[in-house]
Amino acid sequence: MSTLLKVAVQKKGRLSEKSLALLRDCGVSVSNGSQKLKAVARNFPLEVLYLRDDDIPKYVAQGVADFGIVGQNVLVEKGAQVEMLRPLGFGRCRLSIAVPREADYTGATWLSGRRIATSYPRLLTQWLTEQGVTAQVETISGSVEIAPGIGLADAVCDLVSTGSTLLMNGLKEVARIFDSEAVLIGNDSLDPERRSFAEQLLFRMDAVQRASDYKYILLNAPNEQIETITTLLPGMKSPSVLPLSMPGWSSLHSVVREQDFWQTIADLKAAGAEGILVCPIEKMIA
Ligand code: PRT
Ligand code: ZN
Repeated sequence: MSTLLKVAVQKKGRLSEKSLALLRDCGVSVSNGSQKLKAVARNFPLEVLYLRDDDIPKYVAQGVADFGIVGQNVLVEKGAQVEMLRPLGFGRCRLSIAVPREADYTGATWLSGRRIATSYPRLLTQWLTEQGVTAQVETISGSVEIAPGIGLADAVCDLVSTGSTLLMNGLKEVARIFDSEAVLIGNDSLDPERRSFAEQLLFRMDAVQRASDYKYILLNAPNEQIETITTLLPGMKSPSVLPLSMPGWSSLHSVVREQDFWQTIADLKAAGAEGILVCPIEKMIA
């Protein structure tokens, strides 16, 4: 059996570039898949399989690939027996119900007895059941947004990110039924050697992910404010404090969470911090 770890990524589409970029940030470089079915990494025992996203859950479930990167929407729709290992923070979108702009939609019961076009029959049917609504689900594989315009359906259930596709087709979003992002999936049928490579890859992914959640921050502060500032900047353990050559002042170094970033900066300024520098972090090992 091959000792190469096999990772399935989307061959060509919205997730392709970011999936390969994530592997690259983990120190795994492969050529892109526009011409090939698979490629072996130059510097890690790993092979990338370039597939249609719809096929990725099945291949991972069957053990043809050990890992896969796919949208949660596809994963749940396919219902494959795989493990969801990590959310990856890209490819964010939502699956929503949209109806013609002029429709008098007041709630899910509006859909009762109507036809809804979608590429996600399983997710849609599940939502309709939860709402206690019976509707006719028309499964189509693409260009769902044109279905009401050509008389194929009264409503659609489709992925939305900016909303401009719906707008351009005279539709309005009326219910959000599923939130999605790209996820790493896997199966647990690895032999010990590949398991150890898999653990290394996950360790690297966590370091990359953590780094993107944080910024490195340096600032100057009067010594009497160090205690207050330390409570604002717990960092990984606690900030480093270095004396400045100017008496009574120190430089503090720490990390700050991206999501709290602007609030923390405001709090730091209020606590007397000056000369604040913020830098991106490339990798962060806990
Ligand atoms: O060929 P293959 O089967 O591999 O690709 P695909 O055409 O099925 O998938 P692709 O590349 O379009 O999308 C891959 C994954 O990206 C999806 O499964 C989602 O997890 C994720 N994603 C994120 C999106 C979008 N955003 C998105 N906006 N997938 C599709 N869209 C489409 C949507 O269907 C609609 O047509 O974009 C249009 C809406 O976009 P806005 O910005 O106008 O709202
Ligand atoms: Zn697809």
